[in-house]
Amino acid sequence: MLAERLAEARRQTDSLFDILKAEALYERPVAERHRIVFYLGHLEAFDWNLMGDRPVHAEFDKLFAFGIDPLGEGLPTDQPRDWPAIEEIRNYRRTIRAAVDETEATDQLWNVAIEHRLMHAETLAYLLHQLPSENKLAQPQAEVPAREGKPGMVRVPAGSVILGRSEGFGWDNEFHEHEVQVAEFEIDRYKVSNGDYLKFIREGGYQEKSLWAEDAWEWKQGIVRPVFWKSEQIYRTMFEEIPLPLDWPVYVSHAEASAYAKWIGKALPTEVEWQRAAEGAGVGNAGFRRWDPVAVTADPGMVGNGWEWTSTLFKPFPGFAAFPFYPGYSANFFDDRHYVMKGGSARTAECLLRPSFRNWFQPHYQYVYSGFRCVTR
Ligand code: AVJ
Ligand code: FE
Repeated sequence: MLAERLAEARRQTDSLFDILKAEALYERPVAERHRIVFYLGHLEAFDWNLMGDRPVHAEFDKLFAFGIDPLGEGLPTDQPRDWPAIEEIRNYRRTIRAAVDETEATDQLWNVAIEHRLMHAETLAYLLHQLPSENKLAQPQAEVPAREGKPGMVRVPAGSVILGRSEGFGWDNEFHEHEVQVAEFEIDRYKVSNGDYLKFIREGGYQEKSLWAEDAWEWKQGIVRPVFWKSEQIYRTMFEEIPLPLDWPVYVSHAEASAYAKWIGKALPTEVEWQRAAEGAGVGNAGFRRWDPVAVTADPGMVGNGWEWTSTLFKPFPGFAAFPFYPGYSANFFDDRHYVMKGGSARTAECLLRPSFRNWFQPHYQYVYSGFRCVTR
């Protein structure tokens, strides 16, 4: 069962590399992240560092061990020639896969390997998204029927909400289950759309200093619109440029989401509020069926069609304990520089849509499939 799930996850990540034209593998689509070639070796190096009992290729095990989460230390300067040839990496992958398939790791380790790989299926999609279309082979995607909906806000009564989990597989940051009280609030029925956000831009939101946190203002010098927009008319999907879809969710950084919320006189939800509002809501556009979002009104629940930023800094739940075999997975990011994102996007694997799953990124990272909705209290 777990072996079959890992095989399926491998097919998923392999098919992502297959949409790339060969010459693009050494590109670095996002200046502060690794070149794509790193990810080609990373998934296997990770699996082997996790499950292996002997070095298979000590140099590669190390070279491909860690991604980058930049914290103002300057941009990486490595060159394509600093990386191994693709054939060498492919050989390494074959060797590791065969070795992993022979290991007798615990279910927990298999789950870590599977979910780590599936998370990278999404983080890799973010990177590939930023490559020019000429570098990619366009893929089909499921159609989604349009649905009418009236934007507005929904009242959520005061009450309690369960965060976290105490059973089954989850990452270290999901433990343990605990109950939290929430005061009454109202939350947007739908995610903020490109059309909503266009109004913010047209009314000078990017020029209004008082809407932006100090470091956000500094960060956004030169930035006048979401990175997914080529202009106020043209949107960049994974494979093409299309007229700005006004009814799709806007994908922005936490800093941009916060400025919009302030402009409209609302706020981002806390993680607890988000969780409370999402209780019992259905799952929408997720699980690799599409590459692109769908209209905010076409997507039923809060999970899917884009992650959502919360105003909550990523911190441990009470009683947190890191996995001894992967101490840095969450703990390296409890630094008051990462915000919790909830929900999921079109490129989020099914198994990661569970309510306890927590995602996080820095507030200035603009390349994620993450939008937001607002609350009033
Ligand atoms: C949980 C998505 C923020 O991609 O940076 C992958 C997951 N950690 N390899 C990330 C992760 C190590 C992580 N996120
Ligand atoms: Fe990783």
